[in-house]
Amino acid sequence: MKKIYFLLIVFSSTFSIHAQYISEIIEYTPAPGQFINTESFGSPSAAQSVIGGRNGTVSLGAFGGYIIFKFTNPVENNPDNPYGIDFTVFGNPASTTNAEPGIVSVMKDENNNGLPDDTWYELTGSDYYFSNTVYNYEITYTNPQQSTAEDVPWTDTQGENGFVYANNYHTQPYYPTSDFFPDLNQDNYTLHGTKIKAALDLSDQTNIRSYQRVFGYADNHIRGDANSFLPDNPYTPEVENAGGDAFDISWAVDANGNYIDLTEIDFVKVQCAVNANMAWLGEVSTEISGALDIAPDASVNGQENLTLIKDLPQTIYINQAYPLEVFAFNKGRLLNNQAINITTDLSGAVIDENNILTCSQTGTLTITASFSDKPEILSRLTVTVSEPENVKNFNENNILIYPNPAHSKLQISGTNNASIRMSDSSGKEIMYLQNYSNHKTIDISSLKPGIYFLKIIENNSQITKKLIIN
Ligand SMILES: [Ca+2]
Ligand SMILES: [Ca+2]
Ligand SMILES: [Ca+2]
Ligand SMILES: [Ca+2]
Repeated sequence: MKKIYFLLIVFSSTFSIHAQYISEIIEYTPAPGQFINTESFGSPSAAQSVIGGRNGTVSLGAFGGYIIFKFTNPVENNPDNPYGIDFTVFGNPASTTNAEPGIVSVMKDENNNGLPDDTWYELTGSDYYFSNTVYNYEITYTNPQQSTAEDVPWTDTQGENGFVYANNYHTQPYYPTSDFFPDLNQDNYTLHGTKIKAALDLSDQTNIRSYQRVFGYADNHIRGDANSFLPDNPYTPEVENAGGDAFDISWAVDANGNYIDLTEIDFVKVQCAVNANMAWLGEVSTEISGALDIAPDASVNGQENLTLIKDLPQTIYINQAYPLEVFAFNKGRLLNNQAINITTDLSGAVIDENNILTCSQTGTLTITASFSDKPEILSRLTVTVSEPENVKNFNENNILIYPNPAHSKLQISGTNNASIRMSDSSGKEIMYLQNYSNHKTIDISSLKPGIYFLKIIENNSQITKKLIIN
């Protein structure tokens, strides 16, 4: 008896408390997306693939799609955990410009019934306080009721509407079907949560970028050492240890945005946090590959302060005003009273007492924000400052679309840093590009022959041109 008792203790401390992986999927409700209804990435069996390791894959689809999972034992918010990190979620970003951020929420089984019917607490990531983050956002997807891929219409609580676009690479229906998701309403359904803005750069169609968020989102940071059971330090830009996305239960807030203290949690939810399209790459959709509970190790420490500057457009213009949003954090919680120095390295760049940036000269501008009392805690943002000369050159006669008729590729000249909206002859938008610069190649090989309209928008003026695809 004694021997068996001893073995049980060893077994439990090696495999259950330390380094436990996901043990059970409680729910998988994706949003529509190009991988949904595929056995390997968008099905209940794909969801099962993230159990027990870090090399599965499940796609959550477009905004709002989610998965809920648990571990064998509760996940402790142990103060001795490395950098305060309690668990890591692994996704599949290949680089820092390949992020598909998902918001993570946690729940404690307060009524001890084994079910996630208690209160969700969102873990606040770096973008939680940004002015363009939308809380209590809701989106409703409508089933196009086709047996093959078809654009899935959506409407949201901000009065916007659009589509999860069908593409040529994935031909199955994108709205979750009753074959895979028998409990889901086959007419329409609504998903809700916090929405952050994806930082996309669609100007180069061969290198579409979705910039990683600073911390606190799934499918956001690349992996590190595949054998490590230690987490990344989310407050440094380097990838430490296992990499992936590190989460601290202490980032939890209640529905009013107040931090709350939880000693342990039982359930984790990961939800796609952006409503965005990456042109021919399709919708931004969070994927996860697994999750790892982190064991205490008081010997692992590192930087725990952080400052960050909210993204600006890659190109800004002289004599225009750009509000800067600058934040300070300690162990991922917002510091309200931290004094921050903001400096610029381009002459003519001025930041006033309200953090409004204006530039009077062109060039490359780097903005540095640092703690006033700890100058080594800093972050930088680099942008190009340009003359808005395209304003005067932007006219009907200068804009040239070629070739026209076009077949697989298209270029536009006479514009710089424009937004391009392409719609078909029925008026339905089928492509939206931002930061388009002169002569960049646009891939139209997935579009059917027909008449299209290109709306080219620069600095509040717009020109519409007709395009024939044959
Ligand atoms: Ca913690
Ligand atoms: Ca991904
Ligand atoms: Ca419960
Ligand atoms: Ca790091």
